[in-house]
Amino acid sequence: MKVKKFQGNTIADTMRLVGKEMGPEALILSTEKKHRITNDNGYDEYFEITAMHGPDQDNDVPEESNETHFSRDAINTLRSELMSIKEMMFILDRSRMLTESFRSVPGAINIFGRLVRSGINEYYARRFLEKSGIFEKNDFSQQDVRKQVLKEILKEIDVCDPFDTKQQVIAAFIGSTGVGKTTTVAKIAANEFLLKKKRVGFISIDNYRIAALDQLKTYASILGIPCLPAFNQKELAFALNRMQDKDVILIDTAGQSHYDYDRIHELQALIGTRPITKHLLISAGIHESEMTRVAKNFKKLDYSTYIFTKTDETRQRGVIINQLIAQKMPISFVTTGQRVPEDIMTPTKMDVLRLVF
Ligand SMILES: Nc1nc2c(ncn2[C@@H]2O[C@H](COP(=O)(O)OP(=O)(O)OP(=O)(O)O)[C@@H](O)[C@H]2O)c(=O)[nH]1
Ligand SMILES: [Mg+2]
Repeated sequence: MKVKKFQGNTIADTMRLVGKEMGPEALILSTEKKHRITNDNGYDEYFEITAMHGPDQDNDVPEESNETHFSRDAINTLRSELMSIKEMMFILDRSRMLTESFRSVPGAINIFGRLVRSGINEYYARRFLEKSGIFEKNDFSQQDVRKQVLKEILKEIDVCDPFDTKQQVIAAFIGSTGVGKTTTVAKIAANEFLLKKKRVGFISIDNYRIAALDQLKTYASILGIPCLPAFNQKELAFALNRMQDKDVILIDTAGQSHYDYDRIHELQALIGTRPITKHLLISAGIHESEMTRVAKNFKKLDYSTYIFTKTDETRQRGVIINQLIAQKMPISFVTTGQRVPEDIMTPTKMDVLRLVF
């Protein structure tokens, strides 16, 4: 049983390819509309048809056999077909709540479904579509609808690279327990030190876990950079003074529950009044309502960027876009795994979109 995929710009073109190679008896297993990223970072749509030889043509199947043999490809194809049906049901279910204009523009419901399935909330998804102008003109192709909507999302999100400066940067990393603060500090240090050749130093103000300082010191000794503890104002002033010559000073803080207001207040008292940029780390895999609580409860620390960690642990990354818009906060880093220093990036807006779709 030979299963083969054919690609073309239109369904008719693709069907012609199937017919040419497999003849009129070919069985069509699935028809999918797909997209790929073009060289100029745009999106290009194409069709993919999965087909197999018809029964008369398929010499692999013994004529006398009563058993049905399915290749892994065929099973995967059927599985993906089932997923498409599920997707369609989801979109149809939602479409009842949408206005007539949504239903009249080809592709609008489809992209709405994609946005919502990725974790973008329905209110924003609808807003992106409405603001994209696709309902004002009737001559948008499916591809145009997609492009216009993605452009609208790009307008609403913001990114920043606080380390892209010749000035000294002092940055503190705050967030809930185990979100990835120390690992992220190590990743950034390695990139700044090894790739950008900057002078880097660590300060740890985590006096809650005995091993916390050791964890940071281990990274410091691997990189060959200084690491000082600072558990009170006096020690922090001393450490900052000792690192005056550094281009980048990275401050690792103790993880704390975002409901522990006393400890958030304590941290605020220690670093709040100094000229330190604060990055709030949020794990991309936690529930969206908790993300909002984290964002609100850490506000006291006056953070100025988000870092989304553990993006490799979820496929619902649209919630990142929800947070960026809801809190009007730029994103400085995204971490994508446990490897130090590889699994981190300073995303462009397009990178954020790619992460989500
Ligand atoms: N999958 C995945 N794991 C990560 C990522 N970043 C960090 N981790 C893992 O998360 C765990 C906790 O990381 P830490 O850096 O110690 O977290 P922390 O926020 O410093 O923890 P506390 O100091 O105890 O609050 C470790 O096992 C890391 O390897 C990521 O992007 N993806
Ligand atoms: Mg830590």
